[in-house]
Amino acid sequence: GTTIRREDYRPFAFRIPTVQLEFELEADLTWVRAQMIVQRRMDLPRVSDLELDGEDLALISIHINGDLIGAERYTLTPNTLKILDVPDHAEIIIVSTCQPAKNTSLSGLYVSGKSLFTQCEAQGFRKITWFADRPDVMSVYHVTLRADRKQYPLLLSNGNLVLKKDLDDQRHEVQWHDPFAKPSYLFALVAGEFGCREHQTMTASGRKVLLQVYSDPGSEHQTQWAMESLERSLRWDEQRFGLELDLDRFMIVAARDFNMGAMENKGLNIFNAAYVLADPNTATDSNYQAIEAVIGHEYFHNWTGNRVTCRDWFELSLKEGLTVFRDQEFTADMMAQGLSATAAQSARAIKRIDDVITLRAAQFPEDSGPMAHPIRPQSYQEIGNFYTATVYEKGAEVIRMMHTLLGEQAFRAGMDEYFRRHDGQAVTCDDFVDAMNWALQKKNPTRDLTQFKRWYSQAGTPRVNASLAFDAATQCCTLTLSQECAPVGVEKQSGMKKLPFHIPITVGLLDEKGQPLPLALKGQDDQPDTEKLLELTKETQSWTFEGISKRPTPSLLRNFSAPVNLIYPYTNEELALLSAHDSNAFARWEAGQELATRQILAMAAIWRETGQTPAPDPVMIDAWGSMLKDTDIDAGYQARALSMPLEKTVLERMSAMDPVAVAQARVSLKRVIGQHFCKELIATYHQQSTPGKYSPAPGPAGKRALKNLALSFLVTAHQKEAIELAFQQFNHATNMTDRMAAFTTLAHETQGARTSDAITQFYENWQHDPLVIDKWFAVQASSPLATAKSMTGLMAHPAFNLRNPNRARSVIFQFCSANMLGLHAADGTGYAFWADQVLALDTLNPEIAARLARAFDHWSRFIPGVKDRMQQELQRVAAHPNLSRNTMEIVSKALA
Ligand code: HT7
Ligand code: ZN
Repeated sequence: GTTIRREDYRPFAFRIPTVQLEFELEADLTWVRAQMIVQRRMDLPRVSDLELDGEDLALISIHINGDLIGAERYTLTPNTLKILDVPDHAEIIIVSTCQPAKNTSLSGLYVSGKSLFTQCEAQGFRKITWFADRPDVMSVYHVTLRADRKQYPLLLSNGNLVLKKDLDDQRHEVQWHDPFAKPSYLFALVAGEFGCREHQTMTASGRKVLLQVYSDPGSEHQTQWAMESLERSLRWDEQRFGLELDLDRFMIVAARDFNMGAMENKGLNIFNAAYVLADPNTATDSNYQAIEAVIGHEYFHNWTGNRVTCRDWFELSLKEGLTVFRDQEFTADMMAQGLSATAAQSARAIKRIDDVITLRAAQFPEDSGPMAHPIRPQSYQEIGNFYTATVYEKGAEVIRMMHTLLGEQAFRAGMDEYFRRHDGQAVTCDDFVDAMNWALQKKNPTRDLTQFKRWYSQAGTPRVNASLAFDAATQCCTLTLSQECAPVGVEKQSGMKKLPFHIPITVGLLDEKGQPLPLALKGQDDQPDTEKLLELTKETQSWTFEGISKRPTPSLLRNFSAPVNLIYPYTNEELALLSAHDSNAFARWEAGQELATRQILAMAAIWRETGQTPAPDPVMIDAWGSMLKDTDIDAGYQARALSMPLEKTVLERMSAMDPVAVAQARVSLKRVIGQHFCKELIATYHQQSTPGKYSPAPGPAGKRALKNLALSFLVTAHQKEAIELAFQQFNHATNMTDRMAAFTTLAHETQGARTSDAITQFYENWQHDPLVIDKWFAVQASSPLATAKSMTGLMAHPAFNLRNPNRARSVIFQFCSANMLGLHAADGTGYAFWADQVLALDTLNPEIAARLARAFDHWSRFIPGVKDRMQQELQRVAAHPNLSRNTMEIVSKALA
């Protein structure tokens, strides 16, 4: 495929200050008239032809300054329209048609249910009309929509409503005007029949704004949480960043068919219905939290993305990393709201833990595989493949490190400066760091972020090795940190020499009782704190602390202050001490997880040799016992601390990955804990009841998480009483969190008539709600009992539909990415299933197919036998004729 390189960026030779779009909307054939003012940029080398992007369009006519032009004045290829020799100033009108009902890619203008939706990021606008479909061309849009009144009673586009009128032939017309210049990827339209929830509110400066949430008729009762989340997002951006909503109305529309989570189109956000609709009976606590986070995320894009946008798609992390950081902080602030200082610290730690789990499960593997790239990639074949955990989640970590280095106040000053300099512009990640650097230097002129910028150009997860030397004679303790980061992904081929990163590492030292020690840096500290932010900028650096009488236990990388793998030769006893006593709640969790990870790795190694799993170290069992019995800690925190590490995170620590051994060892450890603490777990289960009206707030949600974790340990331990409890909970649950928890543990851990009845009953009760049926499919596809054969059966169910991404995700993706035993079945049928599904999806929806293809990124790191079979299936996919550019990029990089 063709590779697009960052260094080849050239500004567009023309400005397009205004665009007037007219649509005659019909599912089979939509007619589009685009009228634009085009001005040659005199500040750039002269280019005579205007080259526009287009895909799957039929051209009807082109007018320049009122004159119809003939075929000699333009050249047309499948993806470009070149208008030759255009005047310096021109009004160009292009009339074309497209076919929404035939568009299964869900990019451009497409049909979902009976409605029409658009998705233009990254390059979908070119499927609607020919245009300079790139983020640095910004225009003011005026949009006229015409359609059948009955079929499409609601016609929405960006900005403010200008006019509404009825036309002949049962048609009507609506006009919209968005006063803010925007790139084409932020254009949106929606046509169809919807229910609407409305709310009038006021911005901080006293402007009245109308908030609207649209969803399928009859689902309005499920949009209250979304509306409340939207209002909380408005308030939070005003308070934390001084940023107000800039339009008179802000609309959210829920779509059943959507490739990602949601889209921040100016004033008209389009959402996957999964991130809008919730009621206690259909949505779990995690669904509620995800809805609040995604609504926040898209709303925050209005400033970080829309008002200031990206110069080109290499700069994607400029808006995504920053906006993920903002949504993470929003959730943390919402969780800590109204709590005492200690309770707030634990609430923030919970959010940090959840984010680090995601980062380690999705981004760390990406950073060590064939798709590894810096948060600002150097090249791509298909931009749709670069909406990655690296650009989003690692991008947010990089912003978070700047926040740690600058402190809240200077970070805010940097944000203010960024908007002061760049409002209304399409800019780069360097521009953002420069604004932060300005704020840092205002605070301390000797500091600067030049070295820090390497996080934008170098890929890979740095490894930081720590060692501690203690000298009893001088009562000094020296901590030495050294960093390394081998070339990964494309870096390997380019022979790139990597340079040290600027890594903030927050540390503490504990005495033998687990009490914090003052950290007096030799000759520097008069009033030492018990925590220090160290900045590792060289390959190796040491810090010496004085006045320490015994060898301490270090607490390293508190709050996960940098996205690195920190290695220290802890003993299990030291980890247990940290897990029980560290004053930093994140580090306490981390120590417990490290204990469990080591245990699983050790058990997996022995299982491979002998087919048996040994008894775990009593130190680990005791640590779990102490955490379980500690009733002073927050239940949500306790649930995270007692959880087993994810299989994926453990696998990542193996030099030769053995998925079956890891899955077996993990479940054995869980079973041992369940059996060992049977009494305590049953007590915990009963103590954590949440009577009364359902609330998704962190308090009751935490209790449910702990109760359901206890249940799952007990069921895994085959505890008879617990299996009975699970059936009761399944039958009598008053909310979906408890129902799903019981259903999952039963479907995954038990077999027999009662279990299959539960599966049938769940379907019968919820068949009217697609989002609940997604859950029903997902539970079955991720069951350790599922096989490629049973998956084929599941996909024959009348409710299965490959064209609906949520359904494909809940069935195929669950099996291929969340079911180690099913995918890696010894007969290889799981691998063949993966390849068949990649190919089937590829003809319908290449973006989704390419995401599925990534499930095999790590084939070469698996144990012999496993990897050979995975490679064969990858080769089968790669050899398939007419593979999309999206999937081709993924499989060819995997096989390179
Ligand atoms: N900015 C949005 C990205 C997005 C997207 C990208 C490619 C294909 C389909 C898509 N739908 C939405 C989502 C976000 O980060 O807010
Ligand atoms: Zn985003």
